[in-house]
Amino acid sequence: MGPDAYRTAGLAAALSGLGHQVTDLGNIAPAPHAPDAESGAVFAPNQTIGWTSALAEIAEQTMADGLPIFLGGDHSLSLGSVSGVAAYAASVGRPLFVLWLDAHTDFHTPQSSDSGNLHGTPVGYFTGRSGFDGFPEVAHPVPQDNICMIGLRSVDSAERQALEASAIHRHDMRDIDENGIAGPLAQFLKRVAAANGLLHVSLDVDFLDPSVAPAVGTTVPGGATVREAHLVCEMLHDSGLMTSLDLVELNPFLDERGRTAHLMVDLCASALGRRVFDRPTRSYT
Ligand code: B3U
Ligand code: MN
Ligand code: MN
Repeated sequence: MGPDAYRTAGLAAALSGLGHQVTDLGNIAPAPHAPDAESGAVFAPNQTIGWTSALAEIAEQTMADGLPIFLGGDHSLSLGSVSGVAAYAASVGRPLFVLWLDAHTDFHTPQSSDSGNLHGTPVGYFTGRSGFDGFPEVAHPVPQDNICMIGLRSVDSAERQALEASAIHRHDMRDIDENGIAGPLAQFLKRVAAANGLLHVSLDVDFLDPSVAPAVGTTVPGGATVREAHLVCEMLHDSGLMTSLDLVELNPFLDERGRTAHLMVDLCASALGRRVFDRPTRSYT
């Protein structure tokens, strides 16, 4: 239901109003896959394999035409979107960077996951962790050092151990409370620019505080404010670095008169150039 909620909330009109040419490629379908067992330690692995293949293929293709925006759907969408974008980045000889805006790190493998929900595994997958048997091989893993996570406040112990042993850059909410959100982001954007990288941004609704974005299955209190989220998006636009975007975990069934969908549309518009006043363009080089 997520993509239709974004359509109803006027995503295409918001972006075309900013001067962008927008093409809605419609809903995509998973590649043919084996049926899933009714129960098991992991939820719907085969269906997720089908989605991962289909999304990776369309991600790689659409990168050549513009800036793809992947509308979910839960965060397992990013197994496909990011691995496909990574394949495109490799084909043009540029490094891929990923900005992960989320309450969670999503760094599990199917083996380490307590919940069995594959939405907790995309970062594990596209960084090349083992344990994704049956999934398409990740030909171009994203280097850990190229990933920056902001908004973290719910991390399982297995993820935390793996993350602490990794080179992934991570900023929990305490970090944001103490230092603000602009500093860590600007530092990361500088590194992307210096490397002439492509930048994929993955925006999970639960990055936001549930008081402003209730339409998500896994609410975690203490998230980003509306202004913090807009600032991130405005800085992304100023940087000119973002080359692809996921909008994930919107569950319109849980929304209140579409307010979460509208906020996500507004944030997407900020990331693509909406602003209150013009100001001198900031440089991140
Ligand atoms: N880490 C938990 C919770 C979670 C991760 N991502 C979301 N929820 N959306 C898990 O299920 O892996
Ligand atoms: Mn997530
Ligand atoms: Mn999350």
